[in-house]
Amino acid sequence: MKFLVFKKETFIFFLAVGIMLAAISAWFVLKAGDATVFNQQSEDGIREIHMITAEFKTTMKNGKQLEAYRWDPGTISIEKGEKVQLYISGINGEQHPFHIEGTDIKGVVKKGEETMIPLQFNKEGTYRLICETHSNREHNGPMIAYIVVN
Ligand SMILES: [Cu+2]
Repeated sequence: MKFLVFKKETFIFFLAVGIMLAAISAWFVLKAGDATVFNQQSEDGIREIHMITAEFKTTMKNGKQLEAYRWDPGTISIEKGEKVQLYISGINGEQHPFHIEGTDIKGVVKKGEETMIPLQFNKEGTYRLICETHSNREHNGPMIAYIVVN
């Protein structure tokens, strides 16, 4: 009858290999998890950011209605020089004509439609995406989103 005899060193070697394999698989699992969270890449490698038009509404005790429109998310962050496609879906409100301060970008987001805005900023700063219909509190705003370029 044969016995398989391991030297202490051999055992430690296999233990070390086992731990390394476990660590490598754990790294891949975690990395795969990250990829699904941040996987907003379009086919040509341009990052996509999705935004909606949202409305908050409430009725006061005296029957008066209050409402406010917002871009959601209200702040997005992009890198200087990065190419981004900003998609805005019109959910609440019939239409939101907008412009981006400091640029010649303008357009309109309509209910039930998606507006795509290609973005690329070569200067750092905070650029305001302003809805011209809801630009301040008096007009059920301010419906302003901040594009932070780093
Ligand atoms: Cu608006």
